[in-house]
Amino acid sequence: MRIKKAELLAIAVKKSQYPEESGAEIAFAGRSNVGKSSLLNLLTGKKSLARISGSPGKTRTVNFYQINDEFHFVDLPGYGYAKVSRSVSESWGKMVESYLLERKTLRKVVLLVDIRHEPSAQDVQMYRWLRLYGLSGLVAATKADKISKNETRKNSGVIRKTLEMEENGLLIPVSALKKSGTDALMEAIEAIITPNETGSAGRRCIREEK
Ligand SMILES: Nc1nc2c(ncn2[C@@H]2O[C@H](COP(=O)(O)OP(=O)(O)O)[C@@H](O)[C@H]2O)c(=O)[nH]1
Ligand SMILES: [Mg+2]
Repeated sequence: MRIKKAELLAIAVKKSQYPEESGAEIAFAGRSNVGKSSLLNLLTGKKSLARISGSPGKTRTVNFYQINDEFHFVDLPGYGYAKVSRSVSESWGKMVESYLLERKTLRKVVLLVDIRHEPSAQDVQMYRWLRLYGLSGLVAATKADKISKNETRKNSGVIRKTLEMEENGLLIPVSALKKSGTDALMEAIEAIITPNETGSAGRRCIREEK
């Protein structure tokens, strides 16, 4: 799939500012500075769709992008930035958790981790949340240009293991610098947002199981 059109739809700090639940949604999560904005810009072919920051931790908003008039990309606020106050990280948690739990059109969350490092405790926690909400199984390992092919293989194994990824989960190395990995990632995203035969591409929703 080619992304022909991408535009900012909404910048939200609370639920009432979210756009209407229409069309499938793919969200992107990860710690601050992991390369989320760079990846969104690369996927959409727009150099400044999402702002790229040298000073991490500034974005505390949920940003919605309309893609090809068809679906949404959602840029979740980054976590793990040490310099925020406790009240800011608490409000981050509440905002992200309620988005993950309640957003009906959300199909999957791409978790971004830095391919050079073992996932942090927060990455592991985030992936647990995603698994609990039926949104796990797709990880993008960023900054793949910074290490060799051998290290990529080795580190991918460590990341899979640390996150306790599902056997059929996908871990895709990407590089915004080398513009690599996006075809594989878009292929995975396309498979998720394309409705299956019964027309229900929905996730397993934990609220409906009660
Ligand atoms: N070498 C390299 N640097 C990257 C890559 N992706 C992002 N960066 C750099 O990492 C920093 C944070 O990137 P940004 O996209 O703002 O991260 P965000 O905070 O997760 O949105 C910036 O200095 C980027 O230039 C990548 O694939 N390779
Ligand atoms: Mg960013």
